[in-house]
Amino acid sequence: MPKVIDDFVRMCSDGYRLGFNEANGGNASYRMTEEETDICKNELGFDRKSPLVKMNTEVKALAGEYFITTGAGRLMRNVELDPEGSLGIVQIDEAGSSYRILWGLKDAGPTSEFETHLLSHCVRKEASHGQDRVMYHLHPESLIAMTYISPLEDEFFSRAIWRSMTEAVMVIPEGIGVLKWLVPGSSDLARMTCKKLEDYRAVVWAHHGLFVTGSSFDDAFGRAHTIEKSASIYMKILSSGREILQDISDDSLKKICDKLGLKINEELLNG
Ligand code: 2HA
Ligand code: ZN
Repeated sequence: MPKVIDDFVRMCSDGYRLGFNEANGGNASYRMTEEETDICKNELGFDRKSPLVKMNTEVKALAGEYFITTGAGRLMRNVELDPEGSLGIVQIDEAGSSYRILWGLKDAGPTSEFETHLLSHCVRKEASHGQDRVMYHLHPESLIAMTYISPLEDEFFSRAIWRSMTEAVMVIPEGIGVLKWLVPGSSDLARMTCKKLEDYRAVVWAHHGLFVTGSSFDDAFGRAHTIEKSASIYMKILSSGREILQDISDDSLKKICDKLGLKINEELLNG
């Protein structure tokens, strides 16, 4: 398999093994580079006769682009056993209103959250000046647990995650967006996720999961992994029932960012 497919498969397998993607939970997509598209075209062969599928969404900013996507109803656990049956490469047409499956996705369409993924790619492509290519949705347990006992506010989640583990602010210095519960796969979920992605690279879906983006599989997966680890430490602290004697101060968070040349989102910090 071409390296980009192997890297995509590895993210799916890691997500399953870390408990982020049970059963058919979660989905992922990747906006391919021209070089990767050429390699896949040569090595896998693209079926250009497959029919154009009209979408409910228009994504002009992605016209002509190629994506790797997980399939609807496919299990992350099975991706490594059968990449061609679980994943696919699709191309968006020149109008940005239809797609065509060029490889894989045997007897399946793209993920049920495909609309959310494509609209998110539009937002992040612009916001990151073309850098962000990965969208990954997962069901991480500690973060989901947090959404039952925490105010569903960007400020609360960002600060709780930043303060529970030193590494966290390094992967999301801009903070985390938080959404109330919305119907999975709905246009409302897509629209509101995109609004948050204008400012954030990680969006919490209350009682459901997390949606992250990044420039590479390592970047996006690492962001999700770090947020969930910090959330699990936060929940362990709360579950201990003990008084918190000390934690990472706002001043310390700023110092971490200063040292790395990162800009912390000061609007989320209490003075
Ligand atoms: O089943 O996780 O949000 C895939 C999902 C939908
Ligand atoms: Zn989900």
